[in-house]
Amino acid sequence: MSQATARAHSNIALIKYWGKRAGPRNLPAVGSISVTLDGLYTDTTVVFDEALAADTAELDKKPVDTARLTPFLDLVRARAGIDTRAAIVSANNFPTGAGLASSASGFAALSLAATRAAGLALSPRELSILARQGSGSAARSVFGGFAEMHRGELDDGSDAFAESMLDPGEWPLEIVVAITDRATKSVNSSIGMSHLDQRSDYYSAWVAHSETDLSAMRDAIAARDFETVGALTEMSCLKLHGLMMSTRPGLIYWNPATVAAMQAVRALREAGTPVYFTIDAGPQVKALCAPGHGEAVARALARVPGVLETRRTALGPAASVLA
Ligand code: 2P0
Repeated sequence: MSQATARAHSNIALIKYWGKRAGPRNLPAVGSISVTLDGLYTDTTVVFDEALAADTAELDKKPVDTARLTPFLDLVRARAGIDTRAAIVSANNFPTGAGLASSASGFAALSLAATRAAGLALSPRELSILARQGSGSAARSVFGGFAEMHRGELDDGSDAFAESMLDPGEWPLEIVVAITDRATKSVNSSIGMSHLDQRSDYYSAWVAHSETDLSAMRDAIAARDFETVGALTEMSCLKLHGLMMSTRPGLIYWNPATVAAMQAVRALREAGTPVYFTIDAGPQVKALCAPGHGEAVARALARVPGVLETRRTALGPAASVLA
């Protein structure tokens, strides 16, 4: 029996990933740029145990289906030259599957815990490539601070990995998450973004413009230009949701409180607070705040009708082994 425990933090994309390249291995059609969040994380323990006849998994003390997990563990087993089954025990410190990037922190933590438990010591890049095969956004949660995911060109996925852009302390932005619904979302991301080339007339434009958006964001981050980072972040979010709404069938992840929170962010900005919004495949609004402005933004968003809870967080660290 061998085991390891790892922690990985959730992340939110400022320039969004949506859509896959053809072929196996979960290859993204576009690159993305994200920030890792200190306050939202997953802790995962993996135990390889000769006594197990099949993999088992639990999340937040409830059993979960291993249909997506066993093929992922098979990648680790093949690499380590073992065929022992594993028990996975995982816990999120935030609501699961509600657009708070639980698959990002979940597969990053699982990648690190499973490889260590199997006796492997992967480099961060190798870990990112492995995590991507569990969930595209998980490749970014291997890193702290600001991270960029490369779409890559190769069919084997060896150039589709994330890497660090800035450590959290290099530009300590704050994030406020406004939770408007705690339920699990109705359309998961992998299904929502499958076959987009046939399902949305806007998809080719999304892919064609992605490199321009990534390049502008790289420059704005390098210059610590908060207004440009924020404007690009809102643009990428709204473009993503336009693409989602244009998909057959149309995906609408927002509720009335989502829209109210977006408008509240813009009203704060008009009144002089440096803050911009972004939203993923769910109804929660994430406010990107210049250093020192998180508390005021959290207070304002908590007053928006329909906002159930706010969480304020700093940028977080890379995934790490706890035990
Ligand atoms: C992102 N999202 O860049 C985008 C924006 C949600 C909206 O990556 O199919 O769970 O597992 O690779 O990573 C969510 O999609 O999708 C996501 P898979 P994933 O954060």
